[in-house]
Amino acid sequence: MTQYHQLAEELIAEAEKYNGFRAGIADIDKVLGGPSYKAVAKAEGSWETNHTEKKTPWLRNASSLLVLAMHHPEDDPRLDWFDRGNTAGNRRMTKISEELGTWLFRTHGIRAQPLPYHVEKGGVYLKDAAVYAGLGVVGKNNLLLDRDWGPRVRLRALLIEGNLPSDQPFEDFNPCQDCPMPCREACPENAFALGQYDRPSCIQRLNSDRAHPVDSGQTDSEGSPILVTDWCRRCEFACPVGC
Ligand code: B12
Repeated sequence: MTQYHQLAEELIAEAEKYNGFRAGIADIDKVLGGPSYKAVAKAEGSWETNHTEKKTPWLRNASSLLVLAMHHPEDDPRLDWFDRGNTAGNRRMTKISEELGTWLFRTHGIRAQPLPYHVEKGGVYLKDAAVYAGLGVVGKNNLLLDRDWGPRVRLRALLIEGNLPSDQPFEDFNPCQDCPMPCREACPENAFALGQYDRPSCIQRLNSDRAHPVDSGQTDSEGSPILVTDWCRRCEFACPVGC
């Protein structure tokens, strides 16, 4: 085993010590040449976000991505609630990404850069990254499906200095084959009516979620209820893969 293979294995093992986390390595060039980068130029509909993240220039001499998938079970909706510019799930993934970067530099002297969530701020298309990191496949609901958790995962990536051996996409996992696709029936906006995911319809729904925040059950320091956005997850929950 080469030094880089061993390093990749150690890094993945370190990431998977966190409860509900899976990790894999992807080649950054493969991700940048993936289907999402090709499709986005032609994609209709734009998504205005108020995510509080800074735009970051990329670490030099970095050819690999550590891709993280965090289990996001149905009975823990709070992870997805958008409040004061971010979600609890994203905050958790950012913290863990920073801890992994610190571990990598401390133990191996290799730099890592946790990437922002949004591509416009310096992030990458995370479903493509997860496929190339061997974490799952993209299903008929247009979401990354993990073997055990199905689409109920949230994704994140760190840019890693140097060139680590990448994992391989799955070849023996085709959960959507022969599936009656309840995910597509479940969409309240009928975003799959034309046989593929329709971004403008989905955006319409999420804009409506944003316009109608729900009570989180918590109060701020002045005793006022904290309202959060509870994003639609119907295409996730209807998926029979994982739980
Ligand atoms: C912008 C955005 C949105 C926008 C626009 C969505 C869109 N798909 O265009 C809106 C707000 C509408 C949205 C909705 C949702 N989102 Co969103 N979104 C993103 C974001 C920031 C970028 C996605 C994007 O613009 N893609 C580009 C467009 C053009 O491509 P696409 O529609 O995604 O389809 C591409 C892939 O599916 C890929 N693909 C398809 N088949 C294959 C096969 C292979 C081999 C490969 C390599 C790739 C590949 O190619 C397609 C293009 O041809 C990502 C985070 C990130 N940085 O990646 C999260 C992300 C994709 N969203 C996520 C989620 C969970 C959701 C929602 C369920 C809402 C929610 N509760 O958060 C819905 C689900 C919609 C759906 N069924 O796709 C998760 C997905 C997790 C997962 N299991 O896959 C992500 C990764 C964020 C996260 N927190 O982890 N989202």
